[in-house]
Amino acid sequence: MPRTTHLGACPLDCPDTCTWQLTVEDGRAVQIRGDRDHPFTRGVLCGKVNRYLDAVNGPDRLTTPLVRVGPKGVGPGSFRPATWDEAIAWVASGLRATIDRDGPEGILPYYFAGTMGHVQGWTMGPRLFAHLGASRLQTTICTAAASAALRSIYGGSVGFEPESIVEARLVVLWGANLLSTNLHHWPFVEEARRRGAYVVAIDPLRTDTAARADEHLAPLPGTDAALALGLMRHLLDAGAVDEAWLEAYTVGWPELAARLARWPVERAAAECGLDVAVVRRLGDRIARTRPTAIRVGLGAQRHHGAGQAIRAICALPLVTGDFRYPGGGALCMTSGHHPVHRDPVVRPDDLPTPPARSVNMSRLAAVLAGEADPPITALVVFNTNPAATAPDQTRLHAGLRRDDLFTTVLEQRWTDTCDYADVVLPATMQPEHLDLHSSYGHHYTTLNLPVTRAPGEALPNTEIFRRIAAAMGIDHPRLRDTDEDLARQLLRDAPVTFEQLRERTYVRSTGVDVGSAPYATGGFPTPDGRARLLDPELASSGVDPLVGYTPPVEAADAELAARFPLVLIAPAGRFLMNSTFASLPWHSGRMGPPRVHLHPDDVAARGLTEGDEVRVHNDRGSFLAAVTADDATRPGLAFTYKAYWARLSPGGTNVNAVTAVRDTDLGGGPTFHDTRVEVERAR
Ligand SMILES: Nc1nc2c(c(=O)[nH]1)N[C@H]1C(S)=C(S)[C@@H](COP(=O)(O)OP(=O)(O)OC[C@H]3O[C@@H](n4cnc5c(=O)[nH]c(N)nc54)[C@H](O)[C@@H]3O)O[C@H]1N2
Ligand SMILES: Nc1nc2c(c(=O)[nH]1)N[C@H]1C(S)=C(S)[C@@H](COP(=O)(O)OP(=O)(O)OC[C@H]3O[C@@H](n4cnc5c(=O)[nH]c(N)nc54)[C@H](O)[C@@H]3O)O[C@H]1N2
Ligand code: SF4
Ligand SMILES: [Mo]
Repeated sequence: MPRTTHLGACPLDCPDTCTWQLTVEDGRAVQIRGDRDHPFTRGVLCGKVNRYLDAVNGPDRLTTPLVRVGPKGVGPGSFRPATWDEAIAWVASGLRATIDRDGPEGILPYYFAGTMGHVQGWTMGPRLFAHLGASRLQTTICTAAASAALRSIYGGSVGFEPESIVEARLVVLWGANLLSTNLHHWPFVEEARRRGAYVVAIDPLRTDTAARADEHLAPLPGTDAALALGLMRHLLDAGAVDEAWLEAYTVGWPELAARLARWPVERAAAECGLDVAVVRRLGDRIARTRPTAIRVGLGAQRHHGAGQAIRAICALPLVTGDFRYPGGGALCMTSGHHPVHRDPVVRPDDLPTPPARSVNMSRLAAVLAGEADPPITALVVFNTNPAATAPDQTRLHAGLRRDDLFTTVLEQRWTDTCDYADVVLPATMQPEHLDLHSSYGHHYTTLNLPVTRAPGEALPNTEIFRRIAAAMGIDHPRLRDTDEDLARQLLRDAPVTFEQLRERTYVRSTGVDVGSAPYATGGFPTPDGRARLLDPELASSGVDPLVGYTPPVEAADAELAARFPLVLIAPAGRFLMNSTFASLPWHSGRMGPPRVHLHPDDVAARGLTEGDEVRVHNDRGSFLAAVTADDATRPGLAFTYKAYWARLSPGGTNVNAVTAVRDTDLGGGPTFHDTRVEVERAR
């Protein structure tokens, strides 16, 4: 049988967007490896995606539509196979019933970045629902707070050029666990280090990345803005402020400088639970080291004070003038540099889209419990597994179980969310469909073409939505656009064509050169090109216009602390991608069973021993885990990894049974890491 090889894109929600090489035999992918020529990802895939074909070729792929014939919340036993025609007719009539009874806003499309592909993720589905006048989804679950903060301070999700980090003399990894979640940036950090850079990690946990840094600062969760304010005060006192650059390219420095009068290093250190000397030493190092690169992760923005945290961290390099130099400045996400724009594709000029209310996806548990009025009575879920990954899980599962809720789930394999569906529709995976990718960690646009046969009757999301539109009697050419049409529309403003991408797979497409300093002389994507330390527009949404500090909610709550003495955070696990892969033998074997990591003193204080099964609980709910004593954390701080499947977990819930529906100060994001719990032996 002839073997062929094809380049494609890893679709997962990861900043690296690797180019991979698939070997295909008889319509089936038989080997996967990284593309050696890619300038950023350089031939290596992460461990979990080296085993991606376990997911693609797995015996558990969904191969036929399924309709529910038994109770909700039970599992595949409640379903029977159906033909596509029958299943689509069922979905169309369910959506029509909601429109007729509750109006189109009774429909909520619920989607996220299970694939980051613009075509399968963010075009045909949202386009159909926009046309129907369904409730619009605010896609806040991941980066909403950071995006809003970056929009405020820099005018968009932009920052230093990632490959330029090799030029940095000081690298600060701030709430960023590169070895787990941004693997391909790490070799650039190592290169900087070979050239003499010093690497500091700022993370409440001693992660693998922190352990490999030259220095690790472990602030209390949710206190980063206080730390950044203290560091800026130290810079001011040390005379290390770049007044000329601030004057030329920012607004609000005089106001911020005045605020820093109230942020002596002692106050910042106390707020963060750090030694004053440690904060001062980092301040001194920043004061004398140009360029300093701050790689900002997303961990620090899963707290109530997220917006101010990201603004304050991103203010630091403005104060030092670090954007002057290649390898200087801050970088949280590169998304804002990319020339691929979805909004005009979701709402093209020639397709009517009535106004509709917005619904915040991070509030789904509350929305289904009655927060939405009129109520949501039809839910269409794709590219996400909210029954495992959204907060306040016990309440959410109750909402998903509602008899008056008609739920359609498009999926590749049976997940927690499928348990609550009325109709489950089998979807293709990346080797089987066309997609177009930008990246939130580098500057390349990548095209992915279908090169293998989908199993059974699985179809691309786009095709499923085209069929739903047709079954609803909507006859509009925009709802018949092919995947290639959609990709071309997405590239309309890009300096690269579909043909070029078909030829070359990936193209650097942002206009920012490798190793350059894009904001050396301002030019931020704000109306006047200046970065904003003060943003008067924020006042209208009740947010402090000046960079400052919003404390965490639960972590800082003394009354709650008496009952729930442990703060719990749940960062990314190395061998999973959110809940993706959590059902596969290799990946779940590498992760091991759900564990809650406590400082050894906290384990001893509870009379527990290593491996004991414990119940982690608060007023919202509980999950079961094995306790492990781990000095990677400090007393009072517990952690577990996010996104084990609830249905595969011992008590039928995971960590999100204890996380809250609560908005961040800015952007309406979730606060996964701002949670208090107690841990006790399970009985
Ligand atoms: N292997 C793997 N890779 C992934 C993912 C995955 O699940 N697994 N998820 C992907 C997704 S969806 C995303 S959004 C990104 C997320 O990538 P990251 O930005 O790395 O996000 P997290 O792992 O949530 O948090 C990063 C670090 O922040 C720390 N942290 C938590 N709270 C605070 C705080 O208050 N201050 C500071 N300074 N640090 C804090 C955590 O301990 C963690 O080590 O990764 C993507 N990549
Ligand atoms: N406690 C806690 N919870 C968290 C977080 C945390 O840090 N702590 N992190 C949050 C973050 S950052 C994020 S981004 C969310 C992510 O949470 P989710 O958005 O739920 O992401 P996944 O768990 O990866 O689920 C994606 C699903 O999409 C499916 N999928 C992938 N591609 C396709 C496709 O082409 N078609 C269809 N139909 N389906 C597809 C996959 O099979 C998978 O089941 O989780 C959040 N939840
Ligand atoms: S998950 Fe990230 S690091 Fe792993 S292959 Fe995909 S893009 Fe690369
Ligand atoms: Mo995310």
